[in-house]
Amino acid sequence: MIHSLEVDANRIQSDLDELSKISDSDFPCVTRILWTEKDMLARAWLKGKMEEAGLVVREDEIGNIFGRLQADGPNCPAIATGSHNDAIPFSGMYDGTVGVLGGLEALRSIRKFLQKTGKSLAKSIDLIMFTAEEPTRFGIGCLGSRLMAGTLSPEQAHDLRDANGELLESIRSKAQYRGDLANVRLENNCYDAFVELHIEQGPLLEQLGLQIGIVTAIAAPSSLRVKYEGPGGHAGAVLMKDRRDPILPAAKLILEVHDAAHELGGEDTVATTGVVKVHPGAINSIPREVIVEMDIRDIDLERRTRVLQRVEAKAHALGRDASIPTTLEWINADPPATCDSKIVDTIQSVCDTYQFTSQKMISRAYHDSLFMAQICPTAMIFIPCRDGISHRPEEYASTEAIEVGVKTLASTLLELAEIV
Ligand code: HGY
Ligand code: MN
Ligand code: MN
Repeated sequence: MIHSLEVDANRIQSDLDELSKISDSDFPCVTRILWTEKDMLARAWLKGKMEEAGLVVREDEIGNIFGRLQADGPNCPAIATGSHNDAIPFSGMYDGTVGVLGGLEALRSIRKFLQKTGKSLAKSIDLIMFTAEEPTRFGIGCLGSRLMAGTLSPEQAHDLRDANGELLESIRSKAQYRGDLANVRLENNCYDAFVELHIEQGPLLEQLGLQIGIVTAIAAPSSLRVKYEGPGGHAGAVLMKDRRDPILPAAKLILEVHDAAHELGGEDTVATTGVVKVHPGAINSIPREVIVEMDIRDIDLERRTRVLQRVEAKAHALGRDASIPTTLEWINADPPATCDSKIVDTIQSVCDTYQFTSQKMISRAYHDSLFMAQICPTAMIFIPCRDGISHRPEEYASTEAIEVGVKTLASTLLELAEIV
C-alpha cells in the first residue's frame, strides 16, 4: 500500500537557500568545488543537518557522506537515495542539491510517519551525498560513485591531477581525508534499491506541463582531451610559411566534433567542446600548446562509438597533416544505464496515488545513478526546471515542484524499505 507523506516544503526551500550561500561565487551564481574551503564548509553544514534529522552519519575515504535512517535489527538490508552538492563554476543552486536536501526531507518525513504510527522499517535507508559528481576539480565526473562502483580504481584516482597539476592524494590529505580508497568500493547489490531525485536539466516536463519524470535510462557520457603542440614564437616576426600553429588543428577538430555528432548521430547524440586552453595565451605569441576537451554523449552506445571513432581518427590526422605532435586521452567513455523496472513501476504507482502527472523519459545528463546502476537496482525521479536551464545561475525549480518531487521520493522510499 502506498502511503502519502507530508513534507515541509518551506524547510526544504530554506535548506536550499542556506546551502546556496556557501559558495565561491556571489548569489545567484553557485560555485562549490571539491575540497575547497567552501566545499568543506558545505560538508560540515550537511552533516549537521543529517544529525539534527536523527540520521547516523559517516563519511568514507573519498568524502562520500552517508546519513542512515536505521531500521530495526543490526544486519537488515538497506536502500538508498542521494545526489551531489558540488557545483560547477558560476552555476545554479538546484543541480544535485534537490536530491540531497530533498532526500533529507524525505527521511525526516518517513521518520515522522514511523514515530506517529509506531511502525518500523524492514530496511534501513541511506541518504548519500556523493563526492565530486561534477568533473571540475579532477577532470572526471562522479569521482565518488565511480570508486563505489569500481569503474575507477584507487590507482587511477591517485593519478588524477587538478588544473595546477597537484595530485589527488596530496589534495585529499590536505582536506584531512585518510585511508585506503579501496574501502570506498561497495559490493554488488549493496543496496536493494537506489533512487535519485534531480531537476530534469531539460525543457520536456515543463513543456508538457508534467510534474514528474520517471527516468528509464541514462545516456552514455564520454569525454576526451586532445593536446596539440608547436614551436610557438613571435606573432609578428615569424613568417606564415615558417609557422606550425597548433591552434589550426584544434580549431578544425572543434568543428569536426560538432559535424560528426550531426552527420553520424541521431536526436540523442550530443557533443560540445567545453574547454579550450591556449598556452602561453598571449595575443602576440603564436600558441605553443593548445588543449581541447570534448564531451560526447548518446543513449545509443553503438552510435556514440561511431562518433568517437571518427573524432579520434580525425584528431590524429589533423596533427599529422600539420606536422604537429598530438596527444589524445580518453578521460571516460561510460556505458548507458537502464533503470530498474520494478522501481520505475513503484514510482509510477506513487505518482498515480498522489495523482501527480508523470511520464517515463530518458536522462541526457549523467548522474551518480549512472554508476549506482552498475552495483544495485536504480531509478531516478525528475522534476521540471524553468526553461530546462541548468549549469547556469538562472537555474530554477519552484518550491511546489520540489515538494511534489520530495513527496514522490519519500513515498517511493517508504514502499521500497517496507514497513513492519
Ligand atoms: O554533465 C552532467 O551531465 C552532469 O550534470 N554532471
Ligand atoms: Mn551538473
Ligand atoms: Mn547533477
